[in-house]
Amino acid sequence: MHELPPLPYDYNALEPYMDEQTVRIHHDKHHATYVANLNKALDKHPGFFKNDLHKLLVDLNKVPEDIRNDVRNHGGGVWNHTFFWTVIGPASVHEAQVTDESKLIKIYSAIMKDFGSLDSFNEKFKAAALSRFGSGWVWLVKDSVGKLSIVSTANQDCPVTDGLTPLLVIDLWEHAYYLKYQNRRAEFIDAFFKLINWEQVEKYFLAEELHQ
Ligand code: MN3
Repeated sequence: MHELPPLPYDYNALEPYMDEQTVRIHHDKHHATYVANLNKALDKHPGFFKNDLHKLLVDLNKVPEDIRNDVRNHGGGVWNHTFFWTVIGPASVHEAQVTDESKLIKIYSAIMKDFGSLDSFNEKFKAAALSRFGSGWVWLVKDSVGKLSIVSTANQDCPVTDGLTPLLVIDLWEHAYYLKYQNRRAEFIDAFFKLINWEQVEKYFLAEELHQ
């Protein structure tokens, strides 16, 4: 059985940029529902419970056809949310990281190399997040040769299925921001930038393989 990982900080830790009520519903209801529905799908082929979720999504074409779409949607929903909570954190943590850039040399140099500057990365990431039509996610990913790029996925699709390594992600489903920001997606994206946990992003960048 897959289980809902606990939120790695308090429900109110992302205030004022992500409000407590949104975080609570997002984790305890939305994220939890993906876990429940993934388990329900795998109940039809219990042998697949032994595969970790990462492997299921990487080798999605090996998942039996009658549950493949459920694993893609609900398994993706679990993986993406679990990952999302790790790449953000309290604004104070973010603030301490960006005021001492010497600690994040490796991820910043990779961003400089592939995007020109941190500002240029931020602009491109924001533009991609604004233009994501409907529900989905915008990611910073690393490919097999270590090059960074920004990709956008619909619904709960996860870039690991395309052989990419996620480093950072923003959830652009309305449930991620509607209570506080309503239709003001741009404000939500600006707020997200104040919560990025760059140390964690750098860890993902340096890791040989990602597992969940
Ligand atoms: Mn969500």
